[in-house]
Amino acid sequence: MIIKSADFVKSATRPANYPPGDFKEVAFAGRSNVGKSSLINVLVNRRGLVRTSSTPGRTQLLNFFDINGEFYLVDLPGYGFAKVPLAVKKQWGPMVRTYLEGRENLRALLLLFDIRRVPQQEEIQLLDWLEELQVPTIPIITKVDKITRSRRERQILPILEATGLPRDAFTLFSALTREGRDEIWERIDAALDDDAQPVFVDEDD
Ligand SMILES: Nc1nc2c(ncn2[C@@H]2O[C@H](COP(=O)(O)OP(=O)(O)O)[C@@H](O)[C@H]2O)c(=O)[nH]1
Ligand SMILES: [Mg+2]
Repeated sequence: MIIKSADFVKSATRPANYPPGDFKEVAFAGRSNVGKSSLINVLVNRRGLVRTSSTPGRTQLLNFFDINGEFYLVDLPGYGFAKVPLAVKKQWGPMVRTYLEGRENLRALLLLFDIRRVPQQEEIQLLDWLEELQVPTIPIITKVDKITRSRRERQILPILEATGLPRDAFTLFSALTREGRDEIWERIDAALDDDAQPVFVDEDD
């Protein structure tokens, strides 16, 4: 993927405020601090397009970025940060669910897992929704530079176990070394290129 332009378009909390679904898009989801913003910045070669931080935003927003005037990348609100007020935490599920259900130009969701953490209920919830709504899922394991190569495969076993996904579903990524960047672009490209709509068979018909 050659990045000619990468521009912030807008933030939104609800469908009325999303940009028009005129481009295809892929979205990114994961726990606060998992490395979502860092991944997007590495993908588009822009250090500061998406703000990275160890402190979470208090407002939960979907952030839309226009890439090459051809497609959108969407940074979904993070979850799981202890210091976020309960009222804000409660918005996450409905906000993300509403987006996944209604966004017809969505082609895939990249779901990020920190190599050092065991997936929690939000990740499992997301995987359930993605399956139910038939959104293609691209699972990514982030921050792999934090673990020596020889320990990696053992380290990710709890992630495989909790998600029930096979090892080869996952791409390993490091924002520090950029390992995995090309493979992730290939997977995004494939998702954006795939014009075949899933065929739903209604068993009641
Ligand atoms: N070592 C290492 N640190 C990372 C990596 N990705 C993100 N970080 C750091 O983890 C923290 C959270 O990253 P950020 O991208 O803001 O996470 P987000 O909350 O998911 O958007 C920041 O301090 C990043 O510098 C990575 O691949 N390797
Ligand atoms: Mg972020």
